[in-house]
Parts: sequence; C-alpha cells; structure tokens
Amino acid sequence: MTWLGGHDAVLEGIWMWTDGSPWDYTNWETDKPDDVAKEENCLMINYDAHPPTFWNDYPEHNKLDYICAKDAPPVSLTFGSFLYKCTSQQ
Ligand SMILES: [Ca+2]
Ligand SMILES: [Ca+2]
Repeated sequence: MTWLGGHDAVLEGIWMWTDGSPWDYTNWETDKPDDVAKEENCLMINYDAHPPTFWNDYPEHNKLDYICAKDAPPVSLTFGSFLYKCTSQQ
C-alpha cells in the first residue's frame, strides 16, 4: 500500500493534489472513494484491488510508503518512469 499526494481533507468529496496540480485524472476502484467511517481523506494505491493501480481513499493515520511526482518532461512517459519514489517506510 502506497500513498499518493491526493486528499479531500479540506472539503469532503473535493479531491486535490498536495502540490496544487489540477485534479484532472482519477483511477478510483469502482466503489471508491467510500470514506469509510467518515475518516478516509487520503489517496492510496498499490493495495489489493485488481489491478493494484486502482485508487482507494484511506485514513491518513496509517504509515505507508509514499510516492512524490517530479516535473513531467515534455514527452509522454509511462506511469512507472513518470513518478519518483522518495523514501521507504516512515
Ligand atoms: Ca474523505
Ligand atoms: Ca476507502
């Protein structure tokens, strides 16, 4: 399970990126986001969905690996090379 930099912590149901990028793409699993117990405000990927690239909202008190984005180059690259993994478990 891995954090991406998305959240709806400011206003429930309004998702945004922590770096201010436009929220112009989503890849939610079919029944997500579901805000279980009204405490799921952060965007998680790489969990037991099929495929694991689907997104889920998840409570922010969980400590997970995370991914940060680098500036995109002017050419289109694959998902894996577009993202940069900053660190391992905190
Ligand atoms: Ca939420
Ligand atoms: Ca959820």
